[in-house]
Amino acid sequence: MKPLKEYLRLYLVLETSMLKLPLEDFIGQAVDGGVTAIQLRDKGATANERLATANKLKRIIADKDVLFIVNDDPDLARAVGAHGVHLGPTDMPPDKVRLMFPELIIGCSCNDFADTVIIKSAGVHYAGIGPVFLTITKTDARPVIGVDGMHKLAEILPVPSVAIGGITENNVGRMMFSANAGVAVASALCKAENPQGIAAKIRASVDKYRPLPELSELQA
Ligand code: TZP
Ligand code: MG
Repeated sequence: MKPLKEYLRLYLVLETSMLKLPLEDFIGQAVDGGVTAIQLRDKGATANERLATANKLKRIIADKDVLFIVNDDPDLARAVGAHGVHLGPTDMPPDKVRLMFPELIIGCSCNDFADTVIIKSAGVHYAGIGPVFLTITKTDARPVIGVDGMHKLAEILPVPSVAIGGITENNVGRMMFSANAGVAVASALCKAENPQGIAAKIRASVDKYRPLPELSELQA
């Protein structure tokens, strides 16, 4: 596998209820367009539905070089052999997940300075910073932090991050001026008739503004 931050360039937050295409076609197009990570979110689904979708997704991406993350549920992540789990403030605390599920990559939502303190101390591997803009996808979203707020949090985090919340092909360029590794996108991709085209546009912006490599990476 590549370094984690290479998988955080274009992070798809999958809400299958939004899809205009069958799941397999959508995922194929999204990955061909440049998606590097897929988080199964499907908030409205039952546990059985999420298990079935997770297994289906696992089969679809078996031959693809993408990171597979399950939202909220470390047990489901382990059961389906996902690479990791994404945790928010109402989920199991990340330090506990780290102890109980040492094989999982742990992502954590970051909305304010207090979250950065938890992320630093809990052994979290990456952060999702936002919502940057208003979002239709998350009904219980925390306060919008704006582009500047997102950049400030990204700069103080010791782990790679993705900006999240209301990101589209039209505003993605503004996300890439800080230490964040990429962007996380739900509706702009899931609702697209042409997900490959949208993914390719977003990915091109991310790659254009990618931060310079660390000195240690150049010396490796
Ligand atoms: N966390 C913060 S905003 C958000 C999540 C899961 C929703 C992102 O969805 P969209 O459609 O890309 O705004
Ligand atoms: Mg959660």
